[in-house]
Amino acid sequence: MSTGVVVRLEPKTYYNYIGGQWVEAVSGERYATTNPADTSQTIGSFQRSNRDDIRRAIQAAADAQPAWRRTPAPRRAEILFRTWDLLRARADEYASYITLETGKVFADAKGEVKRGTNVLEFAAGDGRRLKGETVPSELPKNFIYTVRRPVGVAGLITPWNFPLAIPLWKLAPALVCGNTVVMKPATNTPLCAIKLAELFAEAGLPGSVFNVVSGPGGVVGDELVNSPDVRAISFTGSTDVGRRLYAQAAQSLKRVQCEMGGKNAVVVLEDAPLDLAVEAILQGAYGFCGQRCTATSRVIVDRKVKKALVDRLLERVKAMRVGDPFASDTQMGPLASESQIEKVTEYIEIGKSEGAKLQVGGVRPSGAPYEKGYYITPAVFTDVRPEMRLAQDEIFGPVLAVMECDGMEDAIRMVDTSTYGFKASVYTGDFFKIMHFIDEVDVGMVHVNAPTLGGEVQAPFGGIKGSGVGIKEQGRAQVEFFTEEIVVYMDYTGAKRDARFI
Ligand code: UN1
Repeated sequence: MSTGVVVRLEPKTYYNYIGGQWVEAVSGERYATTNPADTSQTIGSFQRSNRDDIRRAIQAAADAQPAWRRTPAPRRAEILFRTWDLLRARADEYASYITLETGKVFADAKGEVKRGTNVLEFAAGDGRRLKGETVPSELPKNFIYTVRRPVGVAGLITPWNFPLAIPLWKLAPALVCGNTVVMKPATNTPLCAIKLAELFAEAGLPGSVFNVVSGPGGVVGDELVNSPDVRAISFTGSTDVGRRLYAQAAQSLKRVQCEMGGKNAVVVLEDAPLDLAVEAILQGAYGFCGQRCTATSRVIVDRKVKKALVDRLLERVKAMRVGDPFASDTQMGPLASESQIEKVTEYIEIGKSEGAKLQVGGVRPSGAPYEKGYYITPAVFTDVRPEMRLAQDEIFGPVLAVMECDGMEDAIRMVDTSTYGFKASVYTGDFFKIMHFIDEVDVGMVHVNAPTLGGEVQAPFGGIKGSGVGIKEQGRAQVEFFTEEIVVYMDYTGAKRDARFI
């Protein structure tokens, strides 16, 4: 059944947004993107930018800095509130762009838009909360205080899996804090970023404050990271790219925030409410085909309840409806790209060859509507051991690795064998075990009796170890990242002061 809210795109040419103008790439080159649910459908033709384009965008953002940073923060926030209003009014339209570009099920795309409006609302509130602090002095008549200043030009490098919400949750705090921005969206999802630029322009954001440049990550991203005029980089993507980018950015002493991969586990202890655990695992492992850094890719279950859990899980996975992401009864759409389907199929083979048992899924279905898109059925492997690649590598697809543990200590040890440290969730009713788990497990975010997914914008968001480096995103952390704290000492003795501190 179709939801009937599809935006029919006339495949047309989209441009970079630089200095408030829609402009062609200097090279004149373009590339096309297609709908992952039906690759015969072109979404649009986009600018294949290179170094020259990104340099122009950085220059535009730098030129816009003085006026934007002097605009009072509550005035900057008004523009976010207006954008919030516009986005809420066009939620279905923007959700359609997300579904078209990524293959995300439409209901989830609407959830992403909602996440985006939450982000705008929260960041706009920061316009009236950009506070410094006053600090007591050990000297008489001496006043110490801090103020928050924008960092300068911020470079935002955003992924394809949340093409609207992630750009927004970097952009909104960057702007309200007074930074000007150059954004490089993922190569295969530039449409949502361009549509965001349209929205902000309509809300009255001065043109050069937010610039968008589409094109290949290597060239365009590198220039952004290497430019001495860019003072902050906020990146979401793979750990490999993040590691490289972090080292590169150090050359020009930029501040960097990298939000990277995950290998998140749901731990199911012997007394766990199994039905709830199964629901959480299904959502976490197969929501948006597992293509979220918060996805559940491991289940670590106490051997006493393993059979009961796996039986329930398999029954549900077998009944999952894979299909058109715009149809209201679809639970899982296609993967987002050709490289995704290649990677996931490769891991199905790796899992089998490592000796794990593929219980269900991992098959590319045939016939309509499947043959035109990147479809694969949801997979469950059991008998996975912690040292297998299936248990260690981030697959970023609908492939779940079920492992057996012997009580809670063993479960914690297994969670921590990962080089990633994003999220872990524990299912148990035992208060003491819950508290111990929270104390011991090595991840950036813990969920208790809840899925590994998601986060609320007013709380900090991010992982540790191979999952995240730098100040976390969202929550109060977003202002910390996008501002410099300047410290002021004011002497009002009117007399000579010995600068030596006692
Ligand atoms: C979510 O799962 O709710 O790239 C958001 C990612 C994360 C965002 C996940 N940075 O998947």
